[in-house]
Amino acid sequence: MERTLSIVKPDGVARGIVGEVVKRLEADNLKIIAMKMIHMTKAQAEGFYAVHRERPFFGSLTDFMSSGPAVVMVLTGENAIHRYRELMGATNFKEAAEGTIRRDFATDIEKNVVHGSDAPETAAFEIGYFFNAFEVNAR
Ligand code: 3AN
Repeated sequence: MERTLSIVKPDGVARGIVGEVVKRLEADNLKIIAMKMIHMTKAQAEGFYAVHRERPFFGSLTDFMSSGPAVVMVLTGENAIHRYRELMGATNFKEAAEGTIRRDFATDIEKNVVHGSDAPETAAFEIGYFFNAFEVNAR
């Protein structure tokens, strides 16, 4: 069993597609074991995306991620990291496969509706960034 962090980003929350994302991941048998709505400060968004701090889009990305509420979830399941990324689709929605969340709902390479961890080490960091042990319902 693997865990991954999912975020419905501020564009997804503003457009009312939280339910659609939840429906798709539950239909794929990914189980939600923690979930909450947050509104990151700019500094919190910078901490979350610290690996991208040298990228040209870092300022804009962290402005966007702190622009409104987002829904963060911990998902579990076999091969959950890869399976959730398959549901999300490619970073650039124009390259995302048919039927993926980003292909169906993203409007922009930056405002691309969802985030999902890309490896076990990043999943552990990202889950710990938003949730403490008591908030993750592993039993
Ligand atoms: P993914 O979320 O698909 O793992 P990453 O980790 O490469 O993609 O990028 C993190 C976030 O940075 C993306 N979800 C997107 O919001 C933003 N991003 C990535 N590439 C670009 C880009 N070329 N221009 C603007 N924003 C980008």
